[in-house]
Amino acid sequence: MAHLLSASCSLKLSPREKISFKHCNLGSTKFTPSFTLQCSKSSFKRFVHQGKNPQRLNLVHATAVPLNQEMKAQSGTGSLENTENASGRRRVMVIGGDGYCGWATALHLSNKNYDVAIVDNLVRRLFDHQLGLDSLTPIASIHNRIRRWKALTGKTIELFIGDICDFEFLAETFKSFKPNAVVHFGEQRSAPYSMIDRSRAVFTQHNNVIGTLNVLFAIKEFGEECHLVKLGTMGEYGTPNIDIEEGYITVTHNGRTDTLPYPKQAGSFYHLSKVHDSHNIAFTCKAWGIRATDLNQGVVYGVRTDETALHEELCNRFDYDAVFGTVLNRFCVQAAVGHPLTVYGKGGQTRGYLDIRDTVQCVELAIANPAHRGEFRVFNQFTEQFSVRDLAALVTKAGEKLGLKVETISVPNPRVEAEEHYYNAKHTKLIELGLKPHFLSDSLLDSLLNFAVQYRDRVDTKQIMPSVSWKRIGVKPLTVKA
Ligand code: NAD
Ligand code: USQ
Repeated sequence: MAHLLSASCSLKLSPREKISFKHCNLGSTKFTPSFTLQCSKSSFKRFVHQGKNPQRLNLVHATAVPLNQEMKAQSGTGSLENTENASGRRRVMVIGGDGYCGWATALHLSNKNYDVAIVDNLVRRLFDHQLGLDSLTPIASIHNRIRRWKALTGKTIELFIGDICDFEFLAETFKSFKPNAVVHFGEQRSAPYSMIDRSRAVFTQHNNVIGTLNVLFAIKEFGEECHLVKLGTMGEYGTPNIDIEEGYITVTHNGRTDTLPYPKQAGSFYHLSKVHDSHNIAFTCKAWGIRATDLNQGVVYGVRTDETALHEELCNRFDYDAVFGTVLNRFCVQAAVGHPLTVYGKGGQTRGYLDIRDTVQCVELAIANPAHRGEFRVFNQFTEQFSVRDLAALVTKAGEKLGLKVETISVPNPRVEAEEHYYNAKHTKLIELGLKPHFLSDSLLDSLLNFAVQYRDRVDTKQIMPSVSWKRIGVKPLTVKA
């Protein structure tokens, strides 16, 4: 990461970000933004918002000592009890809880009376600074978000700021929080980001694969009953010319039959990192008896959930730029500012999609119905399939109803992907567990478009056209054009 910063960009922090850090009560520790990324390497810093005094953040320092020593001192066995807390509530660690899906999920689970801890190194906010991007919606600092949640609901969310690639940090958080379940959203999740240059490709695979491997080791070592709910992606499967099953396919070959992991044909270094994760998780389920659910999620759209709508300081991020923005969210913002909808290539690219309100529901269902010891369970997490062309047509119709003039252009495809293909992916397992989908409807599109219109003054139209090419990726560290 240090290499990325020094080689390819200068880090400029906005005044807003500086202010939010300054307001933390950090005792004698000098806290600079770069500390956030580096602190967990050398010494462990734990920031806990425990909420006796909601106006103030409590800082607990715990200098890391060799793990074996500390484990002996604490438990004598090296294994944590997988128990509920004194109040009988189950404890869920949300890794990546400051991000788009993670923040909505952390609030939802807290609202449902789970004891929640967010673990995040805030690197997603750093990517924005690196690349000169910003969320459409203004987002409060993680400290202010949690403080506001406490003030509104009386519910505490614990906060651990650090990098899960730093095992010492992760081990401390496990031993301190003792989760019954870990929901792991904490990865670099943009396909275009992973295709900018060699250093971003390497960062993505290192961050995602090593982070997940560390989570698996932490569960084995400190909480072997703990259920891992891992965010995978539908993109692991690619676009095969046969139906996509949920994780496994039964094949008969030369007269013999077996049920095997469904073949993976990922389309970017990011999507490949998810394939590597899935293999590592499957192996540790077999070898160590880990219980895991891989949620192969489709493309998420929307912004409001019941909890994030409660107050502007709880508002979720909403990315519309060509690196982090996902396609339907981007189309709504493009329509709101009068930019033609950017269909890449022929527009027949078909994917599974879901409303962010269903992301939080699916994760809750997975936690409430845990996998068995040694089980590697795979759910395809989406509710409907659309082609990019279908989405452009739906946004055009909804925009016209609101009096917006919406045009579509075909942009030369910056990616390497099939532009017309068969796509039929199964997605029944979450429905069987009780998922009640929010389908993409006219009223949802109206409200998303209205939301985009409300914030359109914040749109930087220079960030809309794609500038990352799958074919031009090279070893030279690139500064993405502002
Ligand atoms: P996001 O970038 O908004 O959030 C990810 C969060 O993880 C960020 O807050 C980031 O700071 C944190 N993080 C990253 N690396 C970390 C590390 N090493 N240690 C600690 N924290 C770290 O992404 P999102 O859109 O919320 O996606 C969350 C997960 O869901 C990802 O794994 C992604 O692959 C998956 N997913 C997302 C979508 C989508 O459309 N957004 C679709 C399918 C799957
Ligand atoms: N696309 C356009 N125009 C745009 C943006 C995208 O035509 O302006 C096309 C892309 O070429 C692609 C499709 O829309 O064919 C989806 O692209 P996307 O950027 O919305 O989604 P993707 O890159 O696949 O990644 C997103 C999330 C990722 C998640 C994935 C789920 O960023 O974290 O894993 O969706 S899935 O697509 O099922 O793999």
